[in-house]
Amino acid sequence: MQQLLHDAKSLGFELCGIAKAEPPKFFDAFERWLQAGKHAEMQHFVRNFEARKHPKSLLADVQSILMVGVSYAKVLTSEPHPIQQLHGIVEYARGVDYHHWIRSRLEKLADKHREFFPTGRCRIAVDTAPFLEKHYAAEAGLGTVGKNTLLIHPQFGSKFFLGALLSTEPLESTTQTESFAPCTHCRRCLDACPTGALAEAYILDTRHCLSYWTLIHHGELPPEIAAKRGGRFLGCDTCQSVCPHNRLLPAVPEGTLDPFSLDSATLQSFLSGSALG
Ligand code: B12
Ligand code: SF4
Ligand code: SF4
Repeated sequence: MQQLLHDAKSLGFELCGIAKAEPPKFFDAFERWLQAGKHAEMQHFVRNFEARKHPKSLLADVQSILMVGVSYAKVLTSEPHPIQQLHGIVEYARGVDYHHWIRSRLEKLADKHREFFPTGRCRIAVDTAPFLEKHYAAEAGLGTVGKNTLLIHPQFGSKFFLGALLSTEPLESTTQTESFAPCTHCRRCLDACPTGALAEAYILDTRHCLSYWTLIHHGELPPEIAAKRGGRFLGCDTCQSVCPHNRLLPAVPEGTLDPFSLDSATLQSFLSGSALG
C-alpha cells in the first residue's frame, strides 16, 4: 500500500517498508542465545519466548508489518532537553524520549490505516513488545544486521530508531532495492568492545555488555565490568562509534556536566522526559 508508506515518510520517518508477518528467520539463533543464558537477567525473554515465534501473538490475524525508522539526530534535536547538559550519556538518549516521538506519529499512521481499511485492525509496537524489531525491519528493506547485532542502513548507519505498525491487511511487501552487506571482512566492533560481549559476530552476550549493566541492571556493577566502564555513565556506544557506516553521520552533541558527581534527585531531574527518565 504505497499511500501508507508515503504517509509514514510525511510523518517524519526517513525509513519505512513492509514485511510479511511470518515467523522471524533467526528464531533458532534466538533460542540458542536464550539457552546459553546470554539474555543475562532479562527474564521477559524467557516469559515471552512463545510470543516471539510469530507476530500474531501481538495482533490476531496479522498479515503485514509496516516498519519505520527515524535517525537519532531528527528526534533528539527536535527540542532542547536538560539531559543534553550531561556527559557520558549514550547518543540515542541525548534528547526527548524517542518512544514518545515515534508512538505519537505511529498513532497518526494508525488513523490513516483506519481510514483506508475501515474493517482492518492495526497495532503499534515500539521497543517494549515481545517482537524482534530488527529482523522485521531487515525483511522490510530498512537495512542489514551487522556483526554488532544492530541494523545498518547504507545512508543512516545504525543511528536510527525503529518502530512498527502491525496490520491485518495483506499490504504489498518491500525489500532492499540493492543488496547491502555492511560487514564483509570488517571486525572493528568485535575488537573494540571493551568487555568481550561481542566475542562471536552477530551474537551479543548481554552478560558482558556495558549497555546492559548501565541501562537495565539496577544496583552495583560486578567489579570486572566496573573496571571497563571508563566515562560511560548510561549506555555504551563503542560498537556503533567504531563502525565505518556511522563515520560520516553528524554526532548529536553531548554536554560537559559530570553525572557521576550528581545526587540521585538532581540526576533524575536531568533524565526526566528522556528515554532514560
Ligand atoms: C533488549 C534490547 C537491548 C539489550 C540487548 C541487545 C541485543 N542485541 O539483543 C541491551 C540493553 C544490551 C541493548 C543495548 C543497545 N540497544 Co537495544 N534493544 C533491545 C530490544 C528491546 C530487544 C532486542 C532483542 O530482542 N534482543 C534479543 C536478541 C536475541 O536478538 P537480536 O540481537 O535481535 O538477534 C539474535 C538472533 O536473531 C541472531 N541473529 C540475527 N542476525 C543474525 C545473523 C547471523 C549471521 C547469525 C548467525 C545470527 C543472527 O543473533 C542474535 C542472538 O541469537 C530492542 C527493541 C526490540 N523490541 O526489538 C532494542 C534495540 C535493538 N536497541 C537499540 C539500541 C539503539 C541499542 C543501543 C545502541 C543503545 C546504547 N547505545 O546503549 C545498544 C546496542 C548494543 C548492541 N550491540 O546491541 C535499537 C537498535 C536500532 C538499530 N539500528 O538496530 C532497538 C531496535 C530499539 C529501537 N526501537 O530502536 N538493547
Ligand atoms: S554496547 Fe559496548 S559493551 Fe555492549 S556490545 Fe557494544 S561495545 Fe560491547
Ligand atoms: S564495525 Fe564493521 S563488523 Fe562491526 S557492524 Fe560495523 S561494519 Fe560490521
